[in-house]
Amino acid sequence: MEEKGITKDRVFELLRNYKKRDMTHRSGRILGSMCTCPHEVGLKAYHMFLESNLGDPGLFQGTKTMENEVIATLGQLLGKSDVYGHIITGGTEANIMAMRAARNMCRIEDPEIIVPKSAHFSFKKAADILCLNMREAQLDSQYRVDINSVKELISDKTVAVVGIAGTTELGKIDPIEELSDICLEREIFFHVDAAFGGFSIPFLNQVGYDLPKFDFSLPGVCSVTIDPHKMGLAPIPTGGILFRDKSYLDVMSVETPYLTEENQSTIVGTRTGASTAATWALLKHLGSEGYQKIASRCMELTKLLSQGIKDTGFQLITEPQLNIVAFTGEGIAPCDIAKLLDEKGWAVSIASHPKSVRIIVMPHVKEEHITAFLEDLKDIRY
Ligand code: 0PR
Repeated sequence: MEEKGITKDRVFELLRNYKKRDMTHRSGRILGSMCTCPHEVGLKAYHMFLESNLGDPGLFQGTKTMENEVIATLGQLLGKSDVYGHIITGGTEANIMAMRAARNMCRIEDPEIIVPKSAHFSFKKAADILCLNMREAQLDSQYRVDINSVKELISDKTVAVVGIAGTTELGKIDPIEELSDICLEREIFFHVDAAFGGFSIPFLNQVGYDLPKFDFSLPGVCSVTIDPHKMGLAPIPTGGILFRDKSYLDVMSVETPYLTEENQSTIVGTRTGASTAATWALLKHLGSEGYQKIASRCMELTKLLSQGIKDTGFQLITEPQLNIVAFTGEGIAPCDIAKLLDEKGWAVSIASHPKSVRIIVMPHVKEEHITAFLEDLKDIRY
């Protein structure tokens, strides 16, 4: 650190130089990310509440009320308005909280969790932090979890089963209803990771899609991860964790003697209220209609992109269920396709199961970006 500070102008000039080197979602060039341009209403609300700390909610009672309202609204969206939960940093923290609740409900030796092979790597972190053995269930031909594989893995050590509504790599929805039945019958905690799908599946169904049930309307579902900073258009970091019952929060709570609340169940102590304010504002401003339009438009563009990829002579890994497209090309490795696309300014990502080029058609991706992308893809092919 220098002894003397520099002027504000100079600071911002330097910041602008760093910013120039960052990609922007607005450019339409980021095609491998589950984040997007935050909506302006969410941004404004976020700025308004930068000072608010939900780690000490008694001081920020307005923000705390908003958090309660957001949780109730998300619960309603997911089939149950009287749910319990928090607005947190993202899907990773949400999944860790769910696994922690499941583990603490049982308190057995050598606890195990069963996750689909397609699960996000946050479950590996959860297993490591919480000393859980993670067992991976196989997938079926459509890359959804194979129910028989889950059944085979269940033992008296199982403290949680996880299903995914919108897998990270392919956007697939696991057979949540069947998993719910199995877990209900065997009295096993069942968590649904809808970090990606939570903000699109309900809205797509409202406009006539027929996507499978995945939420609290299924009696076996104990908790759901739903991330406003993915398809919810909130600024990062904004995640959501919802529990069917308050007891799941209670088993994680610790006493917080000198704060304005007596107990705390979140992992993070000091936590921003800005994310809550942004989500509250967006739910109010966009309403179901706004989110229906956003989710439907992403799906329309996903269809356009998928068709274009096939027409260009590449092969889709699977027909997209949500707004994620994965493909390969004969005689060319996915990482080489990605490299050639990168040279043309497109940031795609690589899926690992199976190895393929992966594109997430987030709300910042416009038709003109898809058209330009397909032109460049054609150049790679021929
Ligand atoms: N659950 C699912 C189903 C996810 O896809 C993700 C993240 C998480 C949980 C964890 O969420 P957080 O990252 O919010 O903790 N999925 C994206 C991924 O790993 C996250 C991401 C976003 C990656 C933007 C890259 C990027 O540019 O692909």
